[in-house]
Amino acid sequence: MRFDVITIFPEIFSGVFDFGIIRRAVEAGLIEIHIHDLRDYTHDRHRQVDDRPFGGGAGMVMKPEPLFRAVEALTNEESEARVALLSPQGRLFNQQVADEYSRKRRVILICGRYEGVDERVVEHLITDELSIGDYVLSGGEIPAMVVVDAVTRLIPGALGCGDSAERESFVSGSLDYPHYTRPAEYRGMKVPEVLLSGNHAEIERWRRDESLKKTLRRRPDLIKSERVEER
Ligand code: 9WO
Repeated sequence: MRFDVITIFPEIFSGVFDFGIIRRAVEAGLIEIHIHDLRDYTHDRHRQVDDRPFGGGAGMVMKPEPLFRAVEALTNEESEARVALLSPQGRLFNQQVADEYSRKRRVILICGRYEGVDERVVEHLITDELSIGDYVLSGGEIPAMVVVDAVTRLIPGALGCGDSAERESFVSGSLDYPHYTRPAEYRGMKVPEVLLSGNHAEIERWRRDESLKKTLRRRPDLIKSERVEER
């Protein structure tokens, strides 16, 4: 899998992918991450990437030409690329979308800034508009990091033996169960007896129950949506 990120602030990404699972995935050759400065795709002396909005109003809009040039430079001949714009107007990026993306060969992530991008980019250049949640940020860079992280860990081989993708929240359609480690008692707070019992069938049942109880209490929508998909 190859990720290309198009941004006017490439420096934001320095260091973020240099740790843990993502770093290992890069080193193992499972993924490549390329960060591109949108200004490199301008042709004018001022390297201008934004302009005033037609119709007036405050703020600036990202010009179409540099974005079209950048994507076209990255996709020449390549067809199976997703071109995603990170924006609050997008489809909610959840575990299902992450899973879908993890099966692609190329993912191009466009980070918006200012008041947003020219609508012709939205209509004719991008294939997907993705939101990581219902809040306004100052740009799409942090959401792009979220997408790279969530997708990378789903690529076969990215998780070491120590990390289990099967067990994790959302993969199974429910929230994670509580975790405990030593000491067995800390300031009078005890670890549930069952976890110390060594009875693995009992432990598994307890974890499943706790997971289900927490999901019902906090995120009943997750359980409902799983039933809908089964039909
Ligand atoms: C600003 C705004 C102000 C009042 C009412 C609605 C509004 N929408 C926006 C807006 O979308 N600003 C964007 C800021 C322009 C493009 C980059 N920005 C951005 C991306 N903010 N938040 C995201 C984002 C991306 C993915 N998932 C969540 C948020």
